[in-house]
Amino acid sequence: MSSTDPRKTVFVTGASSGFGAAIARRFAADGHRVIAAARRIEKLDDLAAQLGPAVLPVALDVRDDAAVVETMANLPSDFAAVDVLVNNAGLALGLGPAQEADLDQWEQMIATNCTGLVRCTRALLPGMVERGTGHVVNLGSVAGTYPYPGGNVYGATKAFVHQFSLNLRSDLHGTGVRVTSVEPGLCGGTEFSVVRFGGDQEKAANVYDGVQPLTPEDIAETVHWATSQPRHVNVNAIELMPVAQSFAPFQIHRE
Ligand code: NDP
Ligand code: 8X3
Repeated sequence: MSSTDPRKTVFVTGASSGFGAAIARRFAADGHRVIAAARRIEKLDDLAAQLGPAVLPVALDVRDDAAVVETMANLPSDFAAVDVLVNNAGLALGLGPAQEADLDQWEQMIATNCTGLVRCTRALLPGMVERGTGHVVNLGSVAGTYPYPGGNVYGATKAFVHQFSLNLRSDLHGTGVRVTSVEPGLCGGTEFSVVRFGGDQEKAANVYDGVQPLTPEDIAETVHWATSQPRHVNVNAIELMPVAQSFAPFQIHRE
């Protein structure tokens, strides 16, 4: 945010669906400029058509290093000074045991959830530090703190997101740039489970059967709240779950 313009410029990765689209809507509703990035440009174009010219759709695969550098370096002047980066693009693939997992799926999760996230961050941090203001919001997960069967690499990528967020705070000490890790539990109304189960709509729907999960709007409100605090406040991490979700006992294998 410049000293004369109260509007923020918000860069949201994974804005074609779920949390990212809801986050783009939430910031646009307040009159902020939003760069909405994802691979499916047609979905971003639809979002921009609904939300107006303050939303800039950008085709970006966060796994593509050259594209990340090129995109961040060539933002139109109105959108170039990014105040808030929301590293939301991410995915889980599969829910099977590690000993049966598909290595390509593991690599895709690491490339998107970890490498893509750090590349986007690295590309925008120097500008934020130079301007003495900025906020990086990373989408972690309860899966990064609590293990569950089949969570293996997905949970590990989210543990990475949590620790990277805290370590960023150390490096950014004294710069005025803030960092927040948002770590939700079960959330419906997104493509997350359809993607996890390779397009199996029925299996995905069963995850939310008879449950009132979190909604993408809950997450958007959380991101908006964390980034709307006074400049002396840094929200380090927020963990949230639906009331319907809690913790299970440890498993004991008996002979
Ligand atoms: P969705 O599947 O609905 O959205 C994921 C978004 O990420 C899509 O917009 C997708 O767009 C984008 N994306 C995926 N891969 C890439 C890529 N390589 N480059 C750019 N964009 C990419 O899921 P959610 O909204 O539920 O998830 C958003 C984030 O929240 C993820 O990081 C997820 O791990 C996390 N999360 C989700 C929870 C849930 O229960 N739903 C709970 C906790 C955390 P496109 O395909 O167009 O590229
Ligand atoms: C998504 C939440 O519990 O499905 O990160 O892993 S969970």
